[in-house]
Amino acid sequence: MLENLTARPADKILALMAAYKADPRTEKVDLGVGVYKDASGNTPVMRAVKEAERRILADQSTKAYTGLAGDPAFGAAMRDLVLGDSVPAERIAAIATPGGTGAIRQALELIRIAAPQATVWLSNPTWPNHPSILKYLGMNMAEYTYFDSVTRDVNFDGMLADLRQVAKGDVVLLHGCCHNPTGANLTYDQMSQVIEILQEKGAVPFIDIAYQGFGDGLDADALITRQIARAFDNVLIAASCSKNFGVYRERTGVLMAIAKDADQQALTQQNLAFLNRQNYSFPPDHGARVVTTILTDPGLRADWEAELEETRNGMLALRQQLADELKRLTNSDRFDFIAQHRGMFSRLGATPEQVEEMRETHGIYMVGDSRINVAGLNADSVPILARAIVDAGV
Ligand code: PLP
Ligand code: TYF
Repeated sequence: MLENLTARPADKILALMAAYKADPRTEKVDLGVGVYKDASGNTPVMRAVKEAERRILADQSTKAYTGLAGDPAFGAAMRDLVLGDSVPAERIAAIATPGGTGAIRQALELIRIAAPQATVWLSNPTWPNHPSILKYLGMNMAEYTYFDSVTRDVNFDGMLADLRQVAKGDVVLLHGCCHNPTGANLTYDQMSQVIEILQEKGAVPFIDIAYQGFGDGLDADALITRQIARAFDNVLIAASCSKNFGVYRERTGVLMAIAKDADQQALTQQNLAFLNRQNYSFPPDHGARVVTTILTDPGLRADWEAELEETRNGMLALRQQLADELKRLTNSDRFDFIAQHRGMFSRLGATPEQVEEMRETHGIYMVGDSRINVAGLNADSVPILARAIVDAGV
């Protein structure tokens, strides 16, 4: 049997992680995989997470199964965090999933059941796992223009032109905030125009929000998601807790499906639970319980929000430092986009050859499309990166 297997393409981001580890140089800089790192290069367990885990360890009286949708308290807490009061709770179906990726996978499977012919539209570029999972599931996909490689901002006219080709019932995947891999995001007003087109076409929005709190703040980063939630009968939302709670390996995420009314919500909830059962039965609980504990305890929540703000402001300061350094070295403002971008990532707009040169000459590891993880920098490595960018002729 196993002789029938064929080799699979490696995940380029994860392969880069391995290449970085194998590099014997001590002066190397890891700007690859999207994991937050502090100035010493560590990915700490957040204070509130440690405390929540301590409480769970002390107080948890059973490890019996929860429910197919996970603990309903987790669904409710995440609903409030992501959607606020934009949509009545009775319209929202939710399941806990293994990470944001699990939520994306379940969302796509739900689409495959409910609208097997629908085309799922992805931004060009997007997180590589989006097309990879879609392809694996055998679903129809298409791309819409997103990034302008000259301005390093959103090519908004191109995006609108492509979205005008969307057919009734198609699904359009949008990043809720902090676009991965570019760092370029739509404004609220631009999103209003996108919403108008999608409504006119009868499309269904699907929002992937994996970095809430990493851009402009917890509520600011959810604005576009809430704006869309208010505007459509049906919306799918895959939210990840990996980054904003720093619980990457616990695999904590939620899929929310906004239904037209309470009856449709009940049917949707039942189908989501069914999908969990088909794939893994009960979703993982520990990370979800940590998140619920934090979000529902005012003290823990305040501490978590404070640490998240430190994280966010640290990344913003690194962006500003890099943009300033490049302004000084190039005597131009063409790298100002780095300070405008939001989230963990910026796409620099370097060629694959330039990316390679920066790796070989300076030991700087970024993804081949010239995406940098800003959190991989610190005050000392920013000038090294700026010098490498200039030397490579970016
Ligand atoms: N969506 C995007 C755009 C991401 O960058 C990530 C990355 O981690 C995820 C979803 C899912 O993350 P996880 O499955 O680790 O929660
Ligand atoms: O884009 C990133 O770097 C993060 C982490 O298969 C990640 O989203 C990368 C690849 C992958 C899973 C997560």
